[in-house]
Amino acid sequence: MSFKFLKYILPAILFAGLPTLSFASGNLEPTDPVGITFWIISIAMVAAATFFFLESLRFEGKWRTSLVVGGLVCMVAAVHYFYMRDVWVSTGASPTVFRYVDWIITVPLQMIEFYIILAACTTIAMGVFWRLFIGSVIMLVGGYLGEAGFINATLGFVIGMAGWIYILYEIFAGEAGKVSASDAPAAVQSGFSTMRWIVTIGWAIYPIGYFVGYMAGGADANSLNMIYNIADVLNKIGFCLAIWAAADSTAKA
Ligand SMILES: *C/C=C(C)/C=C/C=C(C)/C=C/C1=C(C)CCCC1(C)C
Repeated sequence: MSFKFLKYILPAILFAGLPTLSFASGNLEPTDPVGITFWIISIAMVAAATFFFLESLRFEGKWRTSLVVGGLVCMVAAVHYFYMRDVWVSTGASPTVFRYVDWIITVPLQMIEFYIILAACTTIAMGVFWRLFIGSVIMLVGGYLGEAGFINATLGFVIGMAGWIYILYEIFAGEAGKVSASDAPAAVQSGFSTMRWIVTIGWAIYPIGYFVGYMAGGADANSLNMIYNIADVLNKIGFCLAIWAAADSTAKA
């Protein structure tokens, strides 16, 4: 008898188990739209993680890696969303430090996806991997030091912006952008292009939130969290779906 089916069943059970991490101490009120988005997104992240992990089994080599990494992004986000929603319903606040803990893991993982999908279909220098990785770490560390008050808020913003602009340079005009344009198959080019527009437009929401919150007089917790939550759906699930679509139309499944 073959136990091959176990490789599909076990991850499904594992991820269906994630919601048990939730230990809500407050109640979700029907009049709390931000709380409702925290709830919906926490579950959507579990569904997305399960989907990417299971789909990864259809592919081989670097395409499989790209989907596993996508699954990790959504899984890490799911765990944080479960936690953030509980803090939100019991205190009406969501300290930004939780978001940074999430970002320091998920953002570098997303950055290296640019490298992985190119490596899946063509030759690309390892330097691209390191530059994207380091750019994202500089962006987040600068922002964190500024938000936490360890350095001046404007200085933190400038360091964070420098990291982000460097990433944009790499994926539009640097080596990653050039390799995609010249060597990648059409489906990968189109996935790459969707991903970089997400990194440009979707990601702009976070520095705007920082600017409004720390340099322009502050924003109320409700609007800021609502905006961050909606942004995360596009920037995490949408981003990984672009990878999945590229894999689906390029790789032998
Ligand atoms: C899933 C979470 C994502 C994609 C989070 C992305 C976060 C950023 C792009 C944050 C960027 C920042 C700047 C560009 C400057 C100011 C400080 C930050 C960290 C808010």
